[in-house]
Amino acid sequence: MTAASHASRHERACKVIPGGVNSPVRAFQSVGGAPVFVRSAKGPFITDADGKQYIDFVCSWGPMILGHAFPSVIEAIVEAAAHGTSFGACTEAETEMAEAIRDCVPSVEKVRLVCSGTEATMSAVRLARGFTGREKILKFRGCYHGHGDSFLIQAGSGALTYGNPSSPGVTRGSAQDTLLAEYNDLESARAVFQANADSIAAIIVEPVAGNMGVLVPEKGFLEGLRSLCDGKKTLLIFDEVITGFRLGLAGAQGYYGVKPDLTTMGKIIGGGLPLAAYGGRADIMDQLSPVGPVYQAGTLAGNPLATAAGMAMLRQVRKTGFYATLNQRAEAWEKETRAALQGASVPWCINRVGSLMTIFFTAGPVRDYASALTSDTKIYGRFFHAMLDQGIYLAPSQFEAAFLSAAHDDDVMSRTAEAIRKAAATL
Ligand code: KE4
Repeated sequence: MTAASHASRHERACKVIPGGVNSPVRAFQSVGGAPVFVRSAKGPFITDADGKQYIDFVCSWGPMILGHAFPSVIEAIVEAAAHGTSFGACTEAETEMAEAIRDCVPSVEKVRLVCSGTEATMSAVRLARGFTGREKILKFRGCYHGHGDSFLIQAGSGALTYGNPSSPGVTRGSAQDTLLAEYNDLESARAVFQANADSIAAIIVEPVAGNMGVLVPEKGFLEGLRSLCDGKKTLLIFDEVITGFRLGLAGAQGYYGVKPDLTTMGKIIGGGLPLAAYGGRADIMDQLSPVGPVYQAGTLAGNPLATAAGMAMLRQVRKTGFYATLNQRAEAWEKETRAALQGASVPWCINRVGSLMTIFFTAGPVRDYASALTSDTKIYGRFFHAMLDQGIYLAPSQFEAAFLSAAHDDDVMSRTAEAIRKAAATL
């Protein structure tokens, strides 16, 4: 009944929205079946349009680190909405948000608020090009930095899921300015860097890759990228749209102790509303209009509802012990998952950093784009549906992260472990 009603909802949506979705990964195409239409969410749960409840490990792809509909976040949005929804003018809330990000993120002296992670990464790259007067960027195969033209070259996430890592519509001009290296392969980055030393504006990297599934940076990789840029004009950009305020208040740069020149953030800082940011050294950021010549703008940038939601979110995650508790629960999550998968007759491996985790259906280790691609996406699809049937909502793609929230309590985690045990036995 449920699947049929989601299929009819999807059929109706496809008549007016390409693929019936406003973001490809939601379409379930790589795992099969009709996408679940969600009507509400609370804590660790989402409830679909038929009233079926699921334990949610997508968490809106990261923002819902407190769990869904966290009371003080909702109250902040309602309170802000009563005073108007958008002014297109300065607000003190934007300053408070910028100060909070500056106070938490080591590389950030100044920050610009935008509406999406894609906007943040596109703007950060334009700023790096404007600041250095150079045109090329170096990215890593399988990393995803949003759908900006410069990034859709061997990209991850939905681009990898749907096998179009390099998208039609991206001009040769854009593509030729994007150089590629292998994640966790410092020598490949060094070789590309040295061959193009005086034309690279920036290296952009997900410090923990979350869009090939979770890939952990090996010792020396991030440090090596930092030293490649040191003393040169090339800037190091950490795309912390996933890891920012996920791995801790200082994100991956705090977790690994490597300081980029620019950082992009999103997801968590908007509290579930459209807010993202890019920031870094003041001498770089002050190249932005209206101070400097590099242009970037946005009607809804720093929107009062989004900054209210974001500040309510940050007030919670800045509480002492928040990340320690979340990361302890995540450790238990991995341990219980490993135990529950013992019954599987197929190869699998797990990568986890903090409260980000991926089960890969390959023997592993999964340390780069090529090894991620050895995952059996058909087995993942079977696992996904075996879990969905038991009321557990995982990412509808092998090449995504699972996200834990502070609302995922012991009861929810033991139900999940039991569901994995049962699903593993069917693989
Ligand atoms: P958005 O434009 O989707 O807000 O952010 C783009 C982006 C930038 N950088 C990183 C590291 C990202 O992971 C993302 C977006 N993440 C995907 C999930 N892997 C968003 C989900 C989707 O595309 O629907």
